[in-house]
Amino acid sequence: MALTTALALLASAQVATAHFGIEYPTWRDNTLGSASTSNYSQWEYPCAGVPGDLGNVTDWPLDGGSLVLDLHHEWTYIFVNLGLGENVANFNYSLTDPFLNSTGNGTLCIPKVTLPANLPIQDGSLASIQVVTLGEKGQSLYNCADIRFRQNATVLSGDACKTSEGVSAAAIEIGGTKTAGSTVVGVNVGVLAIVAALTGLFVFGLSV
Ligand SMILES: *[C@@H]1O[C@H](CO)[C@@H](O)[C@H](O)[C@H]1NC(C)=O
Ligand SMILES: *[C@@H]1O[C@H](CO)[C@@H](O)[C@H](O)[C@H]1NC(C)=O
Ligand SMILES: *[C@@H]1O[C@H](CO)[C@@H](O)[C@H](O)[C@H]1NC(C)=O
Ligand SMILES: *[C@@H]1O[C@H](CO)[C@@H](O)[C@H](O)[C@H]1NC(C)=O
Ligand SMILES: *[C@@H]1O[C@H](CO)[C@@H](O)[C@H](O)[C@H]1NC(C)=O
Ligand SMILES: *[C@@H]1O[C@H](CO)[C@@H](O)[C@H](O)[C@H]1NC(C)=O
Ligand SMILES: [Cu+2]
Repeated sequence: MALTTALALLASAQVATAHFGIEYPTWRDNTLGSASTSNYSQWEYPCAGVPGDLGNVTDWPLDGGSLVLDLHHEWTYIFVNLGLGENVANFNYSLTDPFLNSTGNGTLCIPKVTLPANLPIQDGSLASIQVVTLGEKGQSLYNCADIRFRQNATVLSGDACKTSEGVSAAAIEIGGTKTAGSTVVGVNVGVLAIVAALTGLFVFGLSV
């Protein structure tokens, strides 16, 4: 069989079987196909059709918290958006600028997702995070997790924030005709704060 046919078969098998999960903060509900809640579709915007009032709300630091994803595709683009308020459906703050290109099948932990400056939140503010993964042709999958901003909440550390071997994420900066990727989360830098890594990337970006 021709290589291109094999690749096409592999790609369609992936689309049919994989999808992704949010491990932390706790997602609104399990939207993966085998679950009893299999009427949800990750293709559906927003939040795979899962309502925002199911009750699991995770405390998250006021200056941004950890995000742990369970990825099943060979690679995917990742966007993370935030909506402020209770049971929101409007995710109009981007938490990934630049967005990420993640490679590998397994767990990806982003130790600390940074928040936009001057976000109108305080201790106790409710919000929701929507993670969007995007394939090469723009096909998108959605999942959401509900959070409460808390002064006393902390980011994950140690074993709670582990990226699987073979999984990594690169920040994608698109400027003019040039697309540059740089690994920011990987096996060797799994505990590195993404904020620090992205700062490094910006420095790199300015110097070229
Ligand atoms: C929500 O929390 C309950 C109680 O802790 C737990 O049993 C349930 O599995 C959680 N839901 C999800 C989707 O993790
Ligand atoms: C899924 O939808 C079908 C048809 O609407 C319904 O009969 C079934 O009970 C639903 N399953 C769940 C787990 O909600
Ligand atoms: C990802 O890994 C799981 C378990 O290790 C495996 O079942 C699945 O086929 C893999 N998917 C891809 C796209 O490699
Ligand atoms: C986001 O939407 C909310 C209302 O849903 C609005 O109050 C807020 O100003 C919007 N923020 C941005 C940055 O668009
Ligand atoms: C994203 O990663 C995949 C696999 O590693 C690669 O084929 C693709 O070109 C990357 N995209 C960009 C914009 O760098
Ligand atoms: C943080 O504060 C809230 C509200 O005061 C409390 O309910 C919660 O248990 C505290 N969490 C931790 C980790 O101390
Ligand atoms: Cu999939």
